Amino acid sequence: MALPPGQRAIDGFPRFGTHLHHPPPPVPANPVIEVGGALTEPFTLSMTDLAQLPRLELKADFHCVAGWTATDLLWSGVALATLYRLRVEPLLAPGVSISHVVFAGLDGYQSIALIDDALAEDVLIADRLDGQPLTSDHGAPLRLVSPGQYGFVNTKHLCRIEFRTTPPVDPDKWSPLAAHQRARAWKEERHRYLPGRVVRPIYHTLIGPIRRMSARGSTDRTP
Ligand SMILES: Nc1nc2c(c(=O)[nH]1)N[C@H]1C(S)=C(S)[C@@H](COP(=O)(O)O)O[C@H]1N2
Ligand SMILES: [Mo]
Repeated sequence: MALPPGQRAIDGFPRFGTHLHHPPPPVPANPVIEVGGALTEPFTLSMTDLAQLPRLELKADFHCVAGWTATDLLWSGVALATLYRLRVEPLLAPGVSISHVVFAGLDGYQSIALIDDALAEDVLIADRLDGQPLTSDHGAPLRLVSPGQYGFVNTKHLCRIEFRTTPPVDPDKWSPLAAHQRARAWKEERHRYLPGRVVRPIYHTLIGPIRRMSARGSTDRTP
C-alpha cells in the first residue's frame, strides 16, 4: 500500500507523543467523555451511553507527523459523525454553526480539528484495537482516531470533546513547530509555518530510534 509523502512504514506501533517519559494516565473506574462547548446543555457520555450507539470498524494506517507510519491497524468504536448526529445536533440552538472541535485527554493533551475534518466518515472514538480493548499505551479507555490526519490529532485517553463556533486558543500558535490546522497526511500538512520538505530530513533521522523503541506486540498489551 502506498504511503503519504515523506512517510516510512515501521513494523511496530510505538507508544508516542509528548508524554514519552510519563506513564499513561490511570484508567478511571467509570470512564466518561464530557461533551460541551456551544451546546444548549453539556452532557456526559459514559461507556454505557457509548455502547448504545451504532459501531464502526475500520482498518487504517497511522501516520505520525515525525515520519513513521504503523500499517494495517484495525480500530473499532463509534464514528464521531454518529455521535454528532444523534447526540450533539439536537443540542444546537437554531443558527449555531460549529467550526472547530477540541479533543482533550486525561494527561492534559489536547488537539483541535476543523468540524469538516472531524466529521469525516473514518473518524472514530475508538475503544478497541486489533480486536482487543485499547491498551494504556494506545489511549485507554478511549481515543480519537482520524486516519487521514497526522497522529497528533488522534488524542488518546479522551475525556472531553468541545464543539466550538470560533477558533479555540492554540497554546502552540507561535511555536515554529505549530501544528497545521488540517493536518491531512496525504497533503503533507505537517506544520503551520514550516513546509514538510524542510522538516522531513530531520524527522527521518529519528525514525530508527523510534522503531527500536517498540515493535507491535512487544509492548504492554494489558488495558
Ligand atoms: N493524550 C495524548 N494523546 C496523544 C499524544 C499524547 O502525548 N497524549 N500524542 C499524539 C501523537 S504526537 C501521536 S503520533 C499519537 C501516538 O499514538 P500511539 O502512542 O498510540 O502510537 O498520539 C497522539 N495523541
Ligand atoms: Mo506524532
